Amino acid sequence: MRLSPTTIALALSTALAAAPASAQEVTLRGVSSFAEGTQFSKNFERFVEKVNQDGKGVIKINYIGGPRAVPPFEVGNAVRTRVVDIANVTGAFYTNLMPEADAFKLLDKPLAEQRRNGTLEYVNQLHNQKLNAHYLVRQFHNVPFHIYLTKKIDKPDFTGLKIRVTPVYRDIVQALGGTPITTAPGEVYTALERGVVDGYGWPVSGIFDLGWDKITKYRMEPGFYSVDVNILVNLDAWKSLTDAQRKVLTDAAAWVESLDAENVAANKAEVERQTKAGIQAIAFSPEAAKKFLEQAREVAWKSVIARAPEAGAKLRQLAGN
Ligand code: 173
Repeated sequence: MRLSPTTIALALSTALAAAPASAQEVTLRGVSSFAEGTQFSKNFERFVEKVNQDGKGVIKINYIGGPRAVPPFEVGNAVRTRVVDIANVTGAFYTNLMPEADAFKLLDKPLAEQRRNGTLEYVNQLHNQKLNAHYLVRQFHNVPFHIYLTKKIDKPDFTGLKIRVTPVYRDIVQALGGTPITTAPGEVYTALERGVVDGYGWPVSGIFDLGWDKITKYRMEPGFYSVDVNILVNLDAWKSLTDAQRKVLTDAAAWVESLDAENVAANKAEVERQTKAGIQAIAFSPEAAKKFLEQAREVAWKSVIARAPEAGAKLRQLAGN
């Protein structure tokens, strides 16, 4: 692998940044895989603020920013190699390093239950082993995904349609006859505008952030899967912290997890805002909707288990779905 000057500069300044400024204070370099100030960066940004406030003199996060700093699909690797110390990133963006990450969208039990039954600990172990990372917290588990379209359909059939995907939606789009086209979120607008795609996968919230509402006509119901946006800490960085420094991060993580309670109202408000913006819901019969949800779940588990047989089976057993 050839390292670009930027990569080397980043790595060097990380080494410096992670070194204690004084015996007490450490600075972690942080990035988000979503654009600054947008829906899936917001709570991470609140987390950074809290750490910097509560951790004064103990630990600090230097928030570099969103995809302009590190491209979304490279954030997982940046954590693994400690180009960054801490990151806000969804599992779908690092399935190349960890195919099991594609299963997080299927872990939809309440987080308290996932903690009790060992799911979160197992997910942490997978991150330790495969991503050289500590799994600090999961956010947005109570937010579903949808397929948004510029063309009307009258049944769950994407034949002839090109749909923008990430690994989250790839298998179900393909199973319904569509052509999946993978892009980072930053390329969705242009792909839609140029007619390169006829629709895209995205959570129920966040489509206004980058102006997609202007070229979106329909939202397919029902919502499916469960969003995961994770805060990961490079494992060497994590291990180098003192108990007091870890406590600041862990306490802020528990707080950010509690912010998920806001999503219930936010999801509802977002649907209303979409309706006001002229985006129509496409709903199928209850039987067709049920069949779609079952199919979405089955194709996703099948795909995960094919790529990661042991961990995939274990995750499915923990998910109980
Ligand atoms: O569509 C996406 O880019 C994606 O996979 C995702 C995952 C979690 C939150 C938002 C988007």
